[in-house]
Amino acid sequence: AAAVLLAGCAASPDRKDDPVIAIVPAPARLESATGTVRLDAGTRILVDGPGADAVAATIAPDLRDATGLPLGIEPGGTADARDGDVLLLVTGEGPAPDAATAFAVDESHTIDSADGRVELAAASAAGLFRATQSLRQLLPARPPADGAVDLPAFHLEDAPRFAYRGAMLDVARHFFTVEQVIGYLDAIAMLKLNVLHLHLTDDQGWRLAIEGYPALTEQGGASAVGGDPGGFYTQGDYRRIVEAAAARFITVVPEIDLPGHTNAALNAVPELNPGGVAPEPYTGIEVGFSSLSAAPDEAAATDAFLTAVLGQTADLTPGPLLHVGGDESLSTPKADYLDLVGRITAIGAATGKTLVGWHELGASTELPAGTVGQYWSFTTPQEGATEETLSFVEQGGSVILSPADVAYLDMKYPDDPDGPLGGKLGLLWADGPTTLEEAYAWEPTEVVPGLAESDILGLEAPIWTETARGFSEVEYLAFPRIAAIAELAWSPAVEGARDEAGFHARLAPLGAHWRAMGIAFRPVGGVEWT
Ligand code: TNX
Repeated sequence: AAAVLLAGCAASPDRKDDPVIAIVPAPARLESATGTVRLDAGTRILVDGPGADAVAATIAPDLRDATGLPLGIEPGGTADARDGDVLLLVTGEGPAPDAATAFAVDESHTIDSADGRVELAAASAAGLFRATQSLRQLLPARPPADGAVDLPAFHLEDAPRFAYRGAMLDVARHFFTVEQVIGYLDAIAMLKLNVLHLHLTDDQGWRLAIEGYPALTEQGGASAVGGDPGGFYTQGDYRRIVEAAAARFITVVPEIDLPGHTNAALNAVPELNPGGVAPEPYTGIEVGFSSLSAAPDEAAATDAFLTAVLGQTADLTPGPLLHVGGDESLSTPKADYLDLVGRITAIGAATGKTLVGWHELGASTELPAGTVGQYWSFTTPQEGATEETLSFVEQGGSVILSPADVAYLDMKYPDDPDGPLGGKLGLLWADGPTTLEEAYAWEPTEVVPGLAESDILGLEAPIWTETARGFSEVEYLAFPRIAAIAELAWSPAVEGARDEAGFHARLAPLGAHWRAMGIAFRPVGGVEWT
């Protein structure tokens, strides 16, 4: 009788016999309860509210794969539910928000696993989708043999700390297919990331087709680091990525890196160069040698190029942000850099997008309103980085933090001689190898002096792909460290040190999920991977 009275009642989070309710990123509030909810062949997915059906359509295949259950989708709310049903409820009024611009919407949600059913509820479809990603983690990685899944009883309330929670993929140094990018989208969605920043252009390759400039992709897209095969996205390919992202309430932020990191463009479009003399293709991994020209002779060609490239990229992108690079223009004289940044940002802002730039762009004091800076110095800022970063805030913008010594997923793991490519995978320049613990043990408000919590739009984990020749190498570098960045970006701030042991315990069951998803993660020590 005592057990019956307790069921679904007060929290008893430390009960030894409670199943572990392991979710990454850690939810803001989680109360376990006694009892379980059984999903079986009779379980339906009931949908109610604007956009709930679209969320169900995206998530149902994953839930069916995990449970082996048919999980038919039907309209209906709490009053229609039977035992074993999963309810997906959007409680907000009005039209479904635009899925492609989800990073600015209310993502708060609740999950109640109690009274025989599992109810996920949110004010917006985006919030509901985030809730489904917690549910996904609590389901088995593969269907159980007996055709039933028992979920623990619990109550969860969750909402993100930061609006922008990003992953960047460099498809310029090595090219990755639409299917591989969609696989990455699915994996980062599970960690409640909501932005995919695509680094589309660099010295070694130009990856997005631009009408009027066929050589950009036919020639500029043919190369990659080390002479590996190149490739590019047609505008239709790019749209497929944007649609797959939107289905997961992920905003795509395209980056055209300017005015440096432009060798592939300079190679393909001779009129961008002084005297019309184009450089050779580049397949090495040095940075800082290429630049658009600021000379009057090239101004018309350069502005026409910027107008076509930034205009078409913006038109293809439903999200509000357009990244114009701005980093490591080491061969561009300062005056030329400021002149070019002025023209790039004017043409970029004319597309109607809010611009994003690496923190060096903050050297300009004439940035368009709201321009967002992306910080990539270390957790202790190096020379000049603080001033350049604060410049965005002084000009009315905000900041995305990607401290390279903790958030750059392309840094090596320590002690990895037997890793992919004979230990040659990954770089070391950002203060040596990066452990999972280092990726987890930093506090966003403590990086840039003078940068307040409210100035931080969010966090992003970039992966540069100089050394990643195939997609399994991207996965190996990204997982599990990306989970640490996702948790810092989503979960509430903590006083003092983070609970590393708790993080490891919650991470462990993701191993089985990643394996089932075919993700070649590195099973780092200290986690009892399932
Ligand atoms: C620095 S970080 C770069 C990239 C490299 C990366 C390698 C930044 C804005 N620029 O061009 O790929 O280091 O880790």
